[in-house]
Amino acid sequence: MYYIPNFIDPKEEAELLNAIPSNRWIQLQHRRLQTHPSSLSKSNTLLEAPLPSWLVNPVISRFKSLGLFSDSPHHAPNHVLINEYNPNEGIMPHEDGAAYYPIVATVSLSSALCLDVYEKNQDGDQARPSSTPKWRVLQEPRSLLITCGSAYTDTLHGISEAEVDEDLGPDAVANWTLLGDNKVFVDNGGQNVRTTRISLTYRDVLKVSKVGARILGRPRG
Ligand SMILES: O=C(O)CCC(=O)C(=O)O
Repeated sequence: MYYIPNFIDPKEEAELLNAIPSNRWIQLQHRRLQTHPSSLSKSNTLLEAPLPSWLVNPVISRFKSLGLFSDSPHHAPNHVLINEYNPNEGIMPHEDGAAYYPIVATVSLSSALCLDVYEKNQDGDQARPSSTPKWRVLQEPRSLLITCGSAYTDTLHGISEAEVDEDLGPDAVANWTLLGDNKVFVDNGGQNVRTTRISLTYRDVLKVSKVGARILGRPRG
C-alpha cells in the first residue's frame, strides 16, 4: 500500500463533493453507494462508457503523471465506486476480487477514518468481524491510498462501525509517519472523531463489453 497525503487540495475536494450527483445513491444497510459509469453485470463485465469529467480531472490526470495504472489492461481506471459513511457506519472485511486489475486508488473526502487491514486466514479468506486487524491505515481527507500487488490479493479490508477511531499513534497506525498532519490526532488524545466521509475508489475492470459502441456504429440498411 502507498499513502499520499494532500493528493488534492481543499478547492478540488469541494468541487468533487459538489459534483457528486444526489440522485445516484443506493442506500445500503450501513453506507450509501454510487457506481460510475454503471454497475457491473453478473459476469463482472462493464459496459464501455466514459467516466464523467469530474471524476477524470484532476484525479485521473494526476494518476497518469504518477504512472498509476500504467500496467493495467486499460492503462487507466474505467470504474469508480463512491461510498459514503456517516459516523458509526462502515464496511465488513472483504476483498475487492478478480473483477478488477489488482490496483485500487482511493481518494478520501471530508473526514478521516481508519481502514482496517486483515491478513487472509489459512482455511479460507474471511476475516471474522471480531478479529483484530493486522494493520490500521489512517486516511485523512484529500489523501490518496493505493492498494496493489499482494496487499490487493492477500489481504481483506474493512471499516469498523465506530464514531471515534481510538488509540491513534505511531505504534498503532501503519502510515503514521506519512500523515499530512499527525499532530491533530496527538492533540486530540489519539482520537479521530468521525464526521461523514466519502471515498472515491478508482479501479480498472478487466472485462469490458463494447456492445453499446457496436450498435451505434452499425451501418444502416
Ligand atoms: O471506503 C473505502 O475506503 C473502502 C471502500 C471499499 O472497501 C470498497 O468499495 O470495496
